[in-house]
This record gives sequence, C-alpha cells and structure tokens, in this order.
Amino acid sequence: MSEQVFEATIAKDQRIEPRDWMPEGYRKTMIRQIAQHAHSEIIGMQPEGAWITRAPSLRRKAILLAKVQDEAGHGLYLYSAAETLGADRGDLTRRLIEGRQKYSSIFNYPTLTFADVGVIGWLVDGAAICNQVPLCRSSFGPYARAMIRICKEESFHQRQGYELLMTMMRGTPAQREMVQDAVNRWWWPSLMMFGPPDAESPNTAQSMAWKIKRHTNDELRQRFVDMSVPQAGALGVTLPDGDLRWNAEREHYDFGEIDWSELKRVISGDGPMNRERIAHRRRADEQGAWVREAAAAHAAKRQGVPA
Ligand code: FAQ
Repeated sequence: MSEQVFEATIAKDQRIEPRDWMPEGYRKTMIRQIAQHAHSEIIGMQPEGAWITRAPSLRRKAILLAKVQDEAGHGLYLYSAAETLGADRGDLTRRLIEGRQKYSSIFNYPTLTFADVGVIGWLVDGAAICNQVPLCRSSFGPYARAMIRICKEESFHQRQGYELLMTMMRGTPAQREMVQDAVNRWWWPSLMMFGPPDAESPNTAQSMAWKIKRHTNDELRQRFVDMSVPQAGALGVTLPDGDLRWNAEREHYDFGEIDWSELKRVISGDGPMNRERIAHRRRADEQGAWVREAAAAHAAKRQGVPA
C-alpha cells in the first residue's frame, strides 16, 4: 500500500515529504546527493575564500564576503534537508573528512589570480544554476524547496562574476590576459561538474524514474555549453576548445572530447587541491569542536538536563 502511494505521488508530480513512506533506495540516494551537494557548498567556500583578504577594493571584498557567506548558508539548508531523512550532520561531516563521501570535483582546482573569482562566478555558478534549476522540481520536498532559494542566490553570484570579468576586460592588457588564462583553466573542469557521460552514469536512470533528476548529465552539459558560448563572445574571451562550433542540424554547439580520466582522478582524491581542501575542512572541524560542545551544554542547561 505505502509503495503504491509513493509511486502515485511521483507519477502525479507531487512531493515526497520526510514522514512519507519511501523505498530505502530512494532515501539512500537522496541522502547521498544532498550530502554531496552540501559538502560541495562548504568545501566550495575555500577557493574563493582564499581571496577575501586580497580582494583589490573594499567593494570587491564586501561582495566576495557576502558570496562566500551565502555558500555557508546553502550548506546549512542542505544539511538540514538531509537531516529530515534521518541523517546526522556530524556523521556526514565525518564521512566527508574521511573521504567516504564525495563533493564536487570543481573545488579541487586552485584559484591563482583574482580573475579566478570572476570565472568561478560566471562558469562554476553558471553550471551550478544549469544543474540546480531543474532540481527545484525534484521529487523530495525539502530538497526542492531549499533549491529555490539557493538558485536565486546563485543567479546573483553568477552576475557578480560576470560583472567582475567585464570590469577586468575593460582594464589593462595584463588584466585581460588574466581573465583569458582563468577561462582556459576553468572551462573543462566546469564541463566535468555535470558528472560522467550518460552511458557511464550509474545513478541517472533510477534518479530520473524517481524524478529526483529531471535531465541527464549530458543534456545539462549541452545546455551549459549553448548558454556559455554567446556569453564568452560578449565578454571577449575565447573558450579553449578548437572543436567548438554551431551545429545547425542539431541546433546546439558541438564541443571537443572531455578528458574523463581527469574527472575520475579528481573524484578519487587525486586532484590538484584535494588534500588541502580536506585538511582545511578537518582543521576547521577540530577547531570548532569546543563551540559545538559549549552550545550543546548550554542547550542542555536551559532544558534543565545536567551536562
Ligand atoms: N564531482 O551516476 P552519476 C555548488 C559522482 S555546485 C564529484 O552521474 P548522479 C555551488 C556521483 O556523486 C556543485 N563527484 O551520479 C557553488 C556518483 O557518486 P557515487 C554541487 C561526482 O548523482 C558554486 C558517481 O560520480 N552540486 O556547490 C561528480 O546521478 C560556487 C557517478 O555519477 C551538486 O551536488 C562531480 N562533478 O549525478 C558553491 C548538485 N559527478 O554513486 C561554491 C546536485 C558525479 O559513487 C562556489 N547533484 N559524481 O556515490 C547532482 O545533480 C548529481 O548528484 C550530479 C551527479 C549531476 C552531480
């Protein structure tokens, strides 16, 4: 009976809520995806966070600070959504630190110049929006609702990145070179954010059937390429792909072969910055332990429970 209700809810395009019956596989998949997403937001604070103290003006510093804080907020909504499924946030953090749960490959690349901050906004947040707008219609209620707010904020992030790059492109030749260099380094990893090609994506078929995912990895990657090419033109940068060209028959841009061995390597922990990212997260967790203990002791005291 409960399985029929679940299937009927999915078929009617309605939301599954935390107290509803759901197959164990659905619960497991949702926890996996939401936790990976939450971890990505929190680890994703690091590449840009590294530039807060070095932002070139007070205005840029204030904008960047606000953006990085937004990512922390996204992590919190997402961990809360995972908790509605019975996951424990401390446990999820431990799994991340011990390398037992993934986070997005994109945050394992270094931010070498301030242009990287702009390119992360334009391309990384742009890819995130492409992937996440359909997730606003994802079948699990708390995730879909969190995604609505997250997408609104990501749109602001993308615009700030694009505006930053526009400003640099109007600057000196050295600034323009910095932007082009950042685009060259971030373009291919941004395409990898969408995950492995459909033929090698073990989770897509089931996640589409459960309406967790609304489009395949390759569909969303294509949408992102189509969206980015005219934006690159308006900005005056070249995307580093000699095979990129409009295909009038398909009405999409064709693009070159992605180096999937690089994605595999980065996901398995061997990207340029994996060790630093996890070490930093572990340090923050250890240094924050006393705050969590103090907050728990305070809460217990207020409830009259001896600590
Ligand atoms: N990196 O079968 P599939 C952001 C894993 S945006 C690492 O295709 P699925 C905003 C995948 O988990 C970034 N791992 O899997 C921001 C699976 O692992 P398993 C985060 C990847 O789930 C911007 C295995 O490979 N966004 O943070 C990646 O159907 C700027 C097989 O793959 C989200 O998480 C990858 N790129 O599709 C923050 C969005 N790709 O089964 C700061 C929500 C795949 O071994 C600054 N997630 N894997 O555990 C999704 O939409 C999906 O989970 C996909 C993967 C599309 C990422």
